[in-house]
Amino acid sequence: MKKVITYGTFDLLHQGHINLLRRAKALGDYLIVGVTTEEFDLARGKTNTHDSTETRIEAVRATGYADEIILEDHIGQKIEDIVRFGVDVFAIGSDWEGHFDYLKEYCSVVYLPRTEGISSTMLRDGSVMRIGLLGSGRDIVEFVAAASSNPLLRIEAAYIKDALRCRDFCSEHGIPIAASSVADLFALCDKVFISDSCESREDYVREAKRLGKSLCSKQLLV
Ligand code: C2G
Repeated sequence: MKKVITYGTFDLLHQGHINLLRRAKALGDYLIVGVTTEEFDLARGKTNTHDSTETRIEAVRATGYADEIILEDHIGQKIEDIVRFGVDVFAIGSDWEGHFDYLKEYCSVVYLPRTEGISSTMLRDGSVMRIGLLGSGRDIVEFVAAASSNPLLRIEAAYIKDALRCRDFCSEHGIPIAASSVADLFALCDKVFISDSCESREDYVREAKRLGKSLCSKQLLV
């Protein structure tokens, strides 16, 4: 079995991270993802991380690409992990080109293309808003069609109770993540669009409020 490992903060998980995880997974059979702890990020100078470690782990899990998620909390851990897990490939985005060549002594090192035009910084600035969809009513389809022409909105994920329908709906509409639970969906987005026809609409609205996620309406698009 070919084991691949990658690391990151994965703050406000977005399409760039998802592409990276998909490509890393495709390099082998088993993908280990090291998510940095808040303390480790602070120690390495990343002081503006928005999401908690738990939220970032949940977001990585929701992509479905990670076979195992570990925490990265100290310098020098990469070599320890590669040896401990018997890793064959270390993969990371091309913004790190050359930086991890020292790991070539332990496994192969692959720099994967970075996705242009999206970053956690842009999301933190509030210049792009991540939308999650709940339900599959006609109003959702209309919303997706209108939102896709607005560059400041990104439909990040959808959740429909029937997992198979959810996957079909996402692939039909080009939505990156079919969330496996309502909690996963909320972890992945800033705002939620809840279909009028959702059976559990009231519960979802209450849950969104509890988690401090705002709801968006069709008016957001005009
Ligand atoms: N990434 C990408 N495209 C983007 C943004 C990020 O391909 N538009 C990739 C990065 O290159 C990295 C991964 O997504 O491989 C995670 O990015 P970050 O969350 O920014 O994590 P980073 O600070 O790069 O930490 O020990 C931690 C690692 O060294 C990497």
